[in-house]
Amino acid sequence: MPTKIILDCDPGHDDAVAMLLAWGSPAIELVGVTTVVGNQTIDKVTRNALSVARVAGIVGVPFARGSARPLVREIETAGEIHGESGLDGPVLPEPTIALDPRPAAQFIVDTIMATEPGEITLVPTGGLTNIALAARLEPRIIPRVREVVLMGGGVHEGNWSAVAEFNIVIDPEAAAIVFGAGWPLTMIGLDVTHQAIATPSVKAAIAAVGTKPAAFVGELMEFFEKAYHDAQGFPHPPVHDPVAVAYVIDPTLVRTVRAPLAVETRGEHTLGMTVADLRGPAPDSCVTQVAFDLDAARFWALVVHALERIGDPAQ
Ligand code: PIR
Ligand code: CA
Repeated sequence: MPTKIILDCDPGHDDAVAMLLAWGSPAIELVGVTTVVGNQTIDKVTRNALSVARVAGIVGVPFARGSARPLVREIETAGEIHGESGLDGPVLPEPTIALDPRPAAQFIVDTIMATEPGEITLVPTGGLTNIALAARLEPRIIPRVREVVLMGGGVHEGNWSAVAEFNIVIDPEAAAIVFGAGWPLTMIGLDVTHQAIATPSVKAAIAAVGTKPAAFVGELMEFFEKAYHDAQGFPHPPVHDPVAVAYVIDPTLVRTVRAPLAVETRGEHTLGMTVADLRGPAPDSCVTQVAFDLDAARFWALVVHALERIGDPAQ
């Protein structure tokens, strides 16, 4: 039985790859895609999500637009990494599918309440605003969610400050709510995703798929590589978000450690830091875990396989 997920994202080059992996994997049933302000404004990332849906031939999956701003803070976007559109590089086709009329948080609540307890896994790959809003809107979702598998945070690395990762620091109050909600939570942070590098051989394997969606990913990676190089000095870009989806497909791709996780919401130098207490065996009550050590070869094989399954959808 494939795992049912809601992908909550801010596309975003790596979010787009996460969408393709989720849609193309036989181990995943994509029951909804929700968008959230992050890499760009909500209008831009929502349009991007719908464009990617067209490229990938995603049909029969509701798309719902989410929060236009973080819970408390001002909007902070990542234009220097993802460009003016949030998905610069390829030509983005006009969307052909209509948005679900509900706000993302309502869609998330409705979907979880309409399915069996333990059926839905939430996969956030942007700021955690929508997920926090959903938990506040209907707390009964919390014990019904199978697991939250999020891309964000990190134990030993930051990318938006010395210690903070973008998805957490843009809405630290939302992240604190989500990390502390009490549902099982796996943090796929920078410790892992900085190992998901789109090397030349990865790009060659994707190009060899030979389809339009694969070429689209190639064009995304080309822009992402240059932006990541100029902004952060990486020779080749880390492709963060599909690692969270890949974990749902195959948790053995990473090493996980159970540990209490907290989000810093008040630090002068540490705002948005994810603090993992790794001092010893976690207490039985601990429902959070953090991932380390990615098997990058098997991860990229999943991405290539998903692209092969997607093929060349009718436009
Ligand atoms: C990536 C992101 C934001 C900023 C930078 N520098 C790089 C986005 C990605 O979409 C991913 O979800 C997460 N935020 C990585 O920090
Ligand atoms: Ca993202």
